[in-house]
Amino acid sequence: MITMKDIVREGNPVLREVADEVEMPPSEEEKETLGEMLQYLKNSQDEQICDRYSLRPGVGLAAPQIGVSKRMLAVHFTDFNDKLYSYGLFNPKIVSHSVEKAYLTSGEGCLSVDREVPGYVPRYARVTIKAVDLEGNEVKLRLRDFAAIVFQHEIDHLNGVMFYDHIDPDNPFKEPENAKALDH
Ligand code: FHF
Ligand code: ZN
Repeated sequence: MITMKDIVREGNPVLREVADEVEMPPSEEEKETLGEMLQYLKNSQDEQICDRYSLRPGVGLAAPQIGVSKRMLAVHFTDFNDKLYSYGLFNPKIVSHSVEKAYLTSGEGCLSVDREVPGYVPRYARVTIKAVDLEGNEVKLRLRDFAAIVFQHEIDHLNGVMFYDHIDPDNPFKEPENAKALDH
């Protein structure tokens, strides 16, 4: 199972690489890795497993965060309306996005970042994503608000981008233009 010892931390160059596309169909090994990534998220949100293995709770995980420079990500969370988003995805791509932006008033954190980085992270309020899921089905997801933010955080990892790259260094808490504030 994946534990915190497998999570690559800031400073490791793999986090700054543009990850490779996964050739379709994915190999059994790639599917296994992605399944393990999704299982990490579920385990990290289970109080007993989280305590026993000292996991840090997460809602998303991108393959570069376990040292695998391939375009794979997992998410597991419920949104404000209790809708469950639980996916392992290959080659996710934002095919369209809103002009409007959104940001979490509590800022963001990252499993690969062992420090608090204060500030607003402006992201698109709505995105449409195409990808291939663990069962090999092409999926098209229309996401808004918190769900849109989580997927953008993960897709950024596939492009070597960290959440704090988006924070204004001069004024971390400047209200982003044309953005809605989301309380998480
Ligand atoms: C997290 N944790 O999952 C954060 C970090 C906005 O690339 O959000 O680095 F576990 C992926 C309910 C509410 C249950 C919040 C995307 C953040 C992605 C993981 N925890 C939570 C929860 C959480 C990162 N990451 C602080 C670890
Ligand atoms: Zn992250």
